[in-house]
Amino acid sequence: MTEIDPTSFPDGFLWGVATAAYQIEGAVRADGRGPSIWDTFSHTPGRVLAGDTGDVADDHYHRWPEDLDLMAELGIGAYRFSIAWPRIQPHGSGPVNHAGLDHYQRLVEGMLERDITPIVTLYHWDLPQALEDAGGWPHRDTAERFAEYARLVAEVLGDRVGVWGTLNEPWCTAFLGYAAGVHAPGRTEPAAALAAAHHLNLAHGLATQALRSVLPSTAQTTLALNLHQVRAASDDEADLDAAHQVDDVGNAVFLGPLFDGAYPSTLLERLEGITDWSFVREGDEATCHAPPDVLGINYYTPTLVRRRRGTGDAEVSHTHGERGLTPFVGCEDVEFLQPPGATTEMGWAIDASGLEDLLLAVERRLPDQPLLITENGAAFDDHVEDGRIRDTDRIAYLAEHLAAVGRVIGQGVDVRGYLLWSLLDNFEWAFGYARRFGVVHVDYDTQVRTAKDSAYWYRDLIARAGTG
Ligand code: IFM
Repeated sequence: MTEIDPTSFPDGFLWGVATAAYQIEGAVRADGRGPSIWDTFSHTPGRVLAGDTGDVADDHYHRWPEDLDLMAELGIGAYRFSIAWPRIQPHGSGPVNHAGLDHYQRLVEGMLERDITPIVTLYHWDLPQALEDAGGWPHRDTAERFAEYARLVAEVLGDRVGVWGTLNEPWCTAFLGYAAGVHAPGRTEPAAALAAAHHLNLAHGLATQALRSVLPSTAQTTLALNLHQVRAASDDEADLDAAHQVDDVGNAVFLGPLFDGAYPSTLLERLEGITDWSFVREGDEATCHAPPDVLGINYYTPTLVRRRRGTGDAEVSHTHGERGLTPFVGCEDVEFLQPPGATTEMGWAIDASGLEDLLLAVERRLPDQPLLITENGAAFDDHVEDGRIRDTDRIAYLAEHLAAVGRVIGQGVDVRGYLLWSLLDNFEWAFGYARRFGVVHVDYDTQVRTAKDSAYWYRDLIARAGTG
């Protein structure tokens, strides 16, 4: 087992967990919530494994006091949760649905009473269905609606929440949702996916302006990117170029506008055959140029690529839609290879050096940018034996990745915290309940929660490191 030196984490380091509304809340019709694209998608036959839906999930909407108590018992210092837009504006625009917002007021109060720092994510994929019906993220208006929604929430919770995340993994929203079609809304339109990516960038920029106009100056803004740690299979120029191509459409499509106020020319030129980029209007890139106070990074596994050589080579299934459509728009001439070594239950290679390399690369590109690990964790095939879940594979995964975080902090990278994905087993999108990421087991028949060995391991690490 990898040893972690608790002193490698600075005072004030946030030790936390992360979840998302649709994955845990259930109660999809409670208190005036409107339908989201994930309600529609999960209720469409064939979209989600075993026909699972988020209708009940972990019933966290009703059981949150118990879940917060559990967090407090584990010594969790920070909780990254998401707000369901369709609970606040059931149809994506118009006045606040107070019954929905009250739920989050109670939740935040509950965290503060237990000394847990709330970290909000405003958008973790549950777009109000009415906005998708009007065109979804490929439609510019969605960005404006998002900024309005962000302001409404911040006006009410701004005095109690100090860290405000706009988007979670906009890459997944745009490219899994609109290009590969494996996430809601299940569209397979590469040009629309690029428009979606742009409007997500715009949404972040507009929402950041809205947040900063209503939040106290001490509030911090963030967004969580699932940056791809792209590795070329060889030093061959063609493979290096393939890696650059994937990096553009996997990372730079967000990092460019966000930090440089411009899309990289290589991305624009390479994808000219797919879109004319006319959705990028004068002044947009300046609006998108909204570096967060803290950049959230979600990391699970590296991405190994090479330039396609003929046909028939193995591809990594998780990077492709069911019909073989790549979410990496324009990368049909790239092969996605399975990295060597053990995998998690998702089929994702376990490789903590990917996290280390990624953090060092981000530090080189964005020196002095404060970072937060907004997600990291693993799904394994857990078994309950004598009321106990001995998930040693998950503990090993977490230990290796946390040791990597400790090492980069030692090299001067400003990582402010680690938010483990996830507190609870939950609805894992297209995999339904068939993949368990929690450090707490959920029996979906009884809703009984059982802390796994990994939860106790995390508790002990936090205790040793101190919560600052
Ligand atoms: O469950 C998801 C989460 O919603 C977003 N990041 C990746 C996790 C594991 O797939």
